[in-house]
Amino acid sequence: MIKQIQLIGLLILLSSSLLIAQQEVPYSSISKKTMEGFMDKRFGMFIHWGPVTLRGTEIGWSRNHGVSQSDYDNLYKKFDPVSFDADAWVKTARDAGMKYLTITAKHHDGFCLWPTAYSDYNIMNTPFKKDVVGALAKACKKYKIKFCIYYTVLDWYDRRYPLHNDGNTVPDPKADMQQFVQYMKNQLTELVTNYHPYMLWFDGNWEAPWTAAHGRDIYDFLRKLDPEVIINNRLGKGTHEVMSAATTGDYATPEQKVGGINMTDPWESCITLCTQWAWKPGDAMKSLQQCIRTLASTAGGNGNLLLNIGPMPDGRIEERQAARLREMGSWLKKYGASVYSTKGGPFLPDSVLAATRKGNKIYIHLFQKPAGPLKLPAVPGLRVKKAYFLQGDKVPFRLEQEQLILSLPQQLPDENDAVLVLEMDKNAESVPLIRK
Ligand code: FHN
Repeated sequence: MIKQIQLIGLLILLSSSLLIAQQEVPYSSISKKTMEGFMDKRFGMFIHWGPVTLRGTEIGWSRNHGVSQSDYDNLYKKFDPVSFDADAWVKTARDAGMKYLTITAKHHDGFCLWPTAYSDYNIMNTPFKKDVVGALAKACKKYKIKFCIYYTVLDWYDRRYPLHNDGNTVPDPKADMQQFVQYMKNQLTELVTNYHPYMLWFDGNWEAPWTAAHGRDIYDFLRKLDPEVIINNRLGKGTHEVMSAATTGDYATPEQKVGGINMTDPWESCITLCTQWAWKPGDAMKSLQQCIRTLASTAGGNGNLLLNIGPMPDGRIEERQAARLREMGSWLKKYGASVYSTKGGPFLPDSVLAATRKGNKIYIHLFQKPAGPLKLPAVPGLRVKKAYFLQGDKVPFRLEQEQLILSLPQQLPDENDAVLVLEMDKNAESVPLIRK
């Protein structure tokens, strides 16, 4: 009898620990190889675009907030971006050094940039009548840029979704979430089978009608459509910033800031080049220095940067934004080896510097020139063989009481980010993080 009780107790203990173990890790099933390939890319283009650009206000959020609902929901009848050129957009991304491109196929306003069979509120019912998603997918293939799709889970336009506006908290009794989720599945089937996206960028998971169970249902549904499509962490109900037990999705998505360094969980910061996600005339735009340091700090944290632009209502990318992206591309032509396919660290990023590494090379992204020499803690177990600027002269160095002391020239070779290389005697990729 006692034996039986002990056995039952053991079984309960085992099953509960299994249950806890199940909940301790994010809900994600994608190959390590695919995620490593994604993280090697380091830099992508985010594009927020739709009929709202005719008003120059924020996509989704300005509906009933600055733009009346009837005005907003009828803009599509006038949306005719005759200068839209998918090749030009994709070449702009390529020339910026971006390796993937993510388009808002459907944002919270419910408008669809592809000829969906499941909603009339789509690009084919505008004067433009062209499949924007399909054109971008084709152009990305042509220019070897990975094509990715943004898709919102909240939809303030579709009456089957219970909330019809930002700020609504009383669900519409005539709504039907089960029908809405089926609508989502129908559209996601169109998007995945017709355009084969490399990655799906979900958003809008914070409202009450969306549950963790919906997120897992959609994640499982997508896995059946494409076992290797990368899915961000905005299907679950957990925080965007980091991966947690509440996460459903393959990587974390900190927003409008550089994420915290993380050498185990993949992450990507999405940040606007200007201040608004969608086109805004005269919007303030980040400087080249801000853009480069944001990219270097993201890579220094072992993450990717998804940099957002908002094309104009006529379909062109504003020239000053395109010029900024070209400048980033020029910088990456010189210093890309210190960003692409690197790991973050081993020195923790801060306002003075960030560090990346690949093989036996540690890249120091120097943002501020110290008054005297640059002093860094010695890298445990490794020895510096050579030190030099990635594009220039040797850098004299010495080791003094566990401190690496590097003599810097009066003028750094690049005022935005002077990349210094420490060639080590061994592979530096698994060195533990070092606090300076
Ligand atoms: O509400 C959206 C916002 O419009 C934009 O799409 C960003 C991009 O990450 N996501 C949501 C805000 O977190």
